Amino acid sequence: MSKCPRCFNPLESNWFAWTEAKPATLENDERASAFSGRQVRMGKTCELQRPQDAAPNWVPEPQWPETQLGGPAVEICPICHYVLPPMWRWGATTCLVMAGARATGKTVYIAVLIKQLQMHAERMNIVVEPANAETAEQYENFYETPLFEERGILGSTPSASTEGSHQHEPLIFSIGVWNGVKHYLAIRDVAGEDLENANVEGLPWQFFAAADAVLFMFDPLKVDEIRHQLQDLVPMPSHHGGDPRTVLRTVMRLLGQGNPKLAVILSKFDALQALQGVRGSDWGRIMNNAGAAFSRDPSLRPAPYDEEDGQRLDAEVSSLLQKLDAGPMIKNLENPATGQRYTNRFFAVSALGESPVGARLHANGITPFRCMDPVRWVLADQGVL
Ligand SMILES: Nc1nc2c(ncn2[C@@H]2O[C@H](COP(=O)(O)OP(=O)(O)OP(=O)(O)O)[C@@H](O)[C@H]2O)c(=O)[nH]1
Ligand SMILES: [Mg+2]
Ligand SMILES: [Zn+2]
Repeated sequence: MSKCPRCFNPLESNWFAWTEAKPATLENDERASAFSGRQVRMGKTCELQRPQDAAPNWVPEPQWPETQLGGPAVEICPICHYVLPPMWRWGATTCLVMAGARATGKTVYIAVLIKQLQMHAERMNIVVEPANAETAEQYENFYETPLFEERGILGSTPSASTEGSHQHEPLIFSIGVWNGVKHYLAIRDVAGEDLENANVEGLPWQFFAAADAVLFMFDPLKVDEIRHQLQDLVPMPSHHGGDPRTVLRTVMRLLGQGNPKLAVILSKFDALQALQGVRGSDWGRIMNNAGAAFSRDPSLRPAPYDEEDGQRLDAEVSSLLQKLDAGPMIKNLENPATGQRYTNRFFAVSALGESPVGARLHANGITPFRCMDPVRWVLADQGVL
């Protein structure tokens, strides 16, 4: 089914809304403002609900919104008033949220993931591209250019409460036609700063509960033992985020009664791989296991998602997290408030492949490792990619 790419709610076939394509004047829009958590100004809107006695195949009459608004109209989400790309309702949407403490690697991951998806899809003659101009602009300015062209590291994602922050807008990509239906991926990149802050709540955060999957990142460099062992091996980032357990608690609270899949991702896996060089240590021995699933990367293989490999990796990463002292909540993934358990899987990824040196990427460039795994796991149910 199609869902709104911003609030992630399903677009039901009995409720429609539109706004002026070229508004002459802008006014404060209550719904859009409520869901964005800041004032949003837009043109006039109108909405239509299915009449009680309508036929089962009821659809709004053509030109109905144009007559109401007195000019060209574009469709919006009736719930949050996000302007939907043309023909959006005819497609299917998978909605993802990136979660994790500050500097766990969420934004870098998205930047690299899109490139990997494009490469993977190209081999199947499928084009992965931004579904609207806002996504094209946002991806280029905040993800692609800083990382791939300027080859620097990315700035921390601004809190959703920052004026002019791009957090309120999703990134939406079309990922080809599958089983006769155009498929889209909607991704919301969240600022770790917001999730470390325990009082996020309300309509602007409702998308967590409505998401198809939450990708929760856990940074191994946050663990003191790992930092100590790596000190002389890889350059250590100067800034590191808050406690992943606090963030997971916030995420669980935001999930409420929702039931998304939960991917727990050990990020910056290149750093753990660097421990292969530490002789005589436990970690050196663990990371030197050539037979482990985490020692190879099948994620770009054209075959469908490899469930067996996924399960092996899941078990391996689960024991790595145990050893990293990640805490029972991360291991059990049970919502403390509702007792709910989520469909979950553990992953290990490295978006960059090597640690950055200061504010620049490593001279070896970007060599991603297993980046597509979590997304292919989420999409596998639907037979996509
Ligand atoms: N070694 C290594 N470092 C990485 C990798 N990905 C990200 N980093 C480092 O982690 C830093 C933070 O990455 P971001 O993607 O900006 O982190 P974030 O989770 O979006 O952080 P916030 O936006 O503050 O929530 C980067 O500047 C890199 O230095 C990786 O794959 N390997
Ligand atoms: Mg970020
Ligand atoms: Zn919406």
